[in-house]
Amino acid sequence: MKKVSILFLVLLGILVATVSCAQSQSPEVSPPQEKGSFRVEVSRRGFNKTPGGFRLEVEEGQEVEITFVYGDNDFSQNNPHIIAISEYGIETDVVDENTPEVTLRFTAEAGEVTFVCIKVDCVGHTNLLGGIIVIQSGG
Ligand SMILES: [Cu+2]
Repeated sequence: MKKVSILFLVLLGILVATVSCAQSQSPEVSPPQEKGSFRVEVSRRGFNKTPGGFRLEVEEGQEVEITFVYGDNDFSQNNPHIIAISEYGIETDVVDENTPEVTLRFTAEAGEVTFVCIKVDCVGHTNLLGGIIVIQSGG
């Protein structure tokens, strides 16, 4: 009987230690968004779930950083995307469940550029063809 009680206490101790350890992990903190810095979800539903045109606005000469965040975790299969800005000749690495964040950086030149998914076989591909970056010329 006594052995059983000790075993119970030991198991209880392990359980308490495990729970308090899990709680002490700090939550993920996303860094503050600077001007010209964006986070855009990429999923089969479009950029930020916007299947049509999705716009970002920046100023000419600005250093722009767009982090694309994988948003298909609720889907039954991995759904890799690659985002490209052909006007600047740049593209991301594959963004998928294994690499959930990829970033594009460029210096904005006046005008309008588009960003699209170039992984033509991804699910929802046609929802990822309407990204627009409007670049305002600074007077
Ligand atoms: Cu895609």
